[in-house]
Amino acid sequence: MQNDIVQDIAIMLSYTMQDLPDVEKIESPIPEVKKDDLIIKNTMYKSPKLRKMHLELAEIKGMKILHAVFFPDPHYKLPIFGCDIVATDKAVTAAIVDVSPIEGVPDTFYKEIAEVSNHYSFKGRRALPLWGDDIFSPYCKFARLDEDIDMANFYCVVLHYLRIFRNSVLDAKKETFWVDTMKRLDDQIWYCESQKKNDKTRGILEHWFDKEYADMYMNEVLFDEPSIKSIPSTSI
Ligand code: BLA
Repeated sequence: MQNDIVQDIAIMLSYTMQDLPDVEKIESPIPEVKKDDLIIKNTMYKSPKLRKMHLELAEIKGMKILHAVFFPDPHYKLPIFGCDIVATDKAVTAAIVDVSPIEGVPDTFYKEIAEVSNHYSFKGRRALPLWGDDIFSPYCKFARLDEDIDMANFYCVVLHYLRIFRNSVLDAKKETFWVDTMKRLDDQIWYCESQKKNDKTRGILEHWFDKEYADMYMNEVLFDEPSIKSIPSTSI
């Protein structure tokens, strides 16, 4: 069944989150939503180097959505890992994965990502919307997946990006220069602001709930903007 790609990638992401050193579960503002045929489950973790890892699975009448974002603690020179999959019974209409740029992420990181990226191209490649161009890296994969081979390739590219991201997390050292930490915080805020311009996510949330709930869900569950107070203090 084609839809299993959502399940398979969810398991991969879930294991990766929980396998990091000193990981702790955080209570999602909304752990679960059940409304008519709709079920949404939110799982969140944090670790000393990642301030919020979020995996969301939503299912309604043959449609499955996976949303995952791993936000670093801005004291570390780490990118944002993000993945989104929208699947119906017939096809995966949108599959996106990226490690999105943040101030100070070294060129060596993107060199490794570029090598992986070059091995994967998708027949159903889609163009990013403008808000996406503003935040995603040149190695962002965004495609419609019609055939099993596309699904397998997408699974592999997520696995490779995740492995490189995970290794960078394990290696990352805490930075003490607060000006750069502030820049990284700003980059994360910009990422969240840009993602909130996604009318497709907002549209479907408004369709499931109402405008007010969709706003709250975007602002407080999916893309809550970090503030200086929400990160542990710098050791200067
Ligand atoms: C697109 N996101 C979409 C679409 C839907 C959602 C219905 C349109 C699918 C299509 O065009 O085929 C819906 N996505 C959701 C919902 C949630 C969700 C309801 O995550 C959660 C409740 N979006 C993200 C993340 C990324 C992302 C983390 O949440 C990327 C890392 C990207 N989603 C993204 C992009 C599009 C999309 C780039 C295409 C938008 C467009 O074509 O305009």
